[in-house]
Amino acid sequence: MTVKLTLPAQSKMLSQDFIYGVATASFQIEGGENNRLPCIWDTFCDTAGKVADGSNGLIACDHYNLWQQDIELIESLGVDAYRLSISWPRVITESGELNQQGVDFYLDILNELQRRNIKAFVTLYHWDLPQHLEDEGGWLNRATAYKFRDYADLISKAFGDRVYSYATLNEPFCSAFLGYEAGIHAPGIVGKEFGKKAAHHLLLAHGLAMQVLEKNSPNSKNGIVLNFTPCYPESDSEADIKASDFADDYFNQWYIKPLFDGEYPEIMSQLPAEHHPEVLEGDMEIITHAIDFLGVNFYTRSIYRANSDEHFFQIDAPEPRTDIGWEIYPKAFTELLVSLNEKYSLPAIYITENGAAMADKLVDGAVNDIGRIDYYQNHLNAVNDAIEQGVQVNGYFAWSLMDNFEWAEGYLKRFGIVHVDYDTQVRTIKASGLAYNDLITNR
Ligand code: IFM
Repeated sequence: MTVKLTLPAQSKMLSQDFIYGVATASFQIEGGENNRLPCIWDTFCDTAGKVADGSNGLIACDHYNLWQQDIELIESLGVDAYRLSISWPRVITESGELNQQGVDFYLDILNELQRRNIKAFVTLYHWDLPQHLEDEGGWLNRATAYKFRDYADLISKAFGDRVYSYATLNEPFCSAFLGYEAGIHAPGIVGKEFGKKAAHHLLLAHGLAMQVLEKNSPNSKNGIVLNFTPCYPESDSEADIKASDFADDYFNQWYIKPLFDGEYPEIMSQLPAEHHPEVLEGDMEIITHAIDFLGVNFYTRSIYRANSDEHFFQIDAPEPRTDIGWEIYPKAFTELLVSLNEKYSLPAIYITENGAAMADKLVDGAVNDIGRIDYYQNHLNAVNDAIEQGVQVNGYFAWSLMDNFEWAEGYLKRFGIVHVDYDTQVRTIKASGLAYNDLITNR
């Protein structure tokens, strides 16, 4: 167990050019629901039994009102960058125009970040689809991809040169699979025939948005953020390896291969035709639009065994696990980065999320989250190992700046390096936040 975060003296991650940041997402922290349109997560939260503690995002961390003190907090952590997402339903009206009040909220934040010399990494879509678009079919409707392009166009013009980096989407796997196939995220649609269709429209939306970002914001680094949960076989048996490879294609490669190779994984031929996305001529050309960076989110791995009914069966995560039940297995992080680098012709990578949910206790005004520090130490080492093996990683963002609304888990799981008391909205930097600050400021 460590209480400080360290890296080898010659590590590239100790150079001043390596960007360290903290990340959040609009719905998870903002609140301020009176000033925006409803989104699919509002509806999901209002549906009984969907969110573990029955909570919602109406207040969350009240960042809508407390953003100034939150930016001071970010600066006090010594980070180079802040990754935030824009709430689409806050900045675009139902008729598709800019909502100036919502735009001004973000302009104030971006101006303040610029004044404090903190780079803004802006994600355009972190899951809060306007509800009126879901009512028209959401990501199952191809038209949503074009609505996203229009939103990206308007907002990137409004933001001017204030943004260091744009990510079109955060984790399209979660939007598509969890939202439209497993149904455990908003909008809660269940059915194997939906996931890949939603995924295709999300990737199309990404490509269309890249076109307008390139035009409106040629100087920012524009790309996408994907999450990866590397798949491992339970044994060396051919059958388990096959099962794990299938799962990898289904959950991971499905979202990256089209970006770089212009095609979906070959397992498509093994999926029933009614599960296939409708790929129109020219779609893959749009989707393969060059990106300046790939954002990689990593938390854990999964283990699979062969199964006679399905293509794979996921076994329970072994120990050690974080408070959300995810195995702590940093080696998979290095192996993931190295393998992506071998498989694809990648641009620079930013680790746009990495972190751990822990059952934190606030005792005498402090959170001694030693387990989280240990998680960060091992995962920073894992990134460093990948860099040493030739992977170009230019930055690392801790998930998350502060405890927040953890989707289907509500407020029960804490990922922050800053503790939030949801009754008083008091923020307390945890030991992990202090250790992160120490690592960054002593580079
Ligand atoms: O909280 C989420 C975040 O919104 C997206 N990536 C994973 C995090 C932890 O579950």
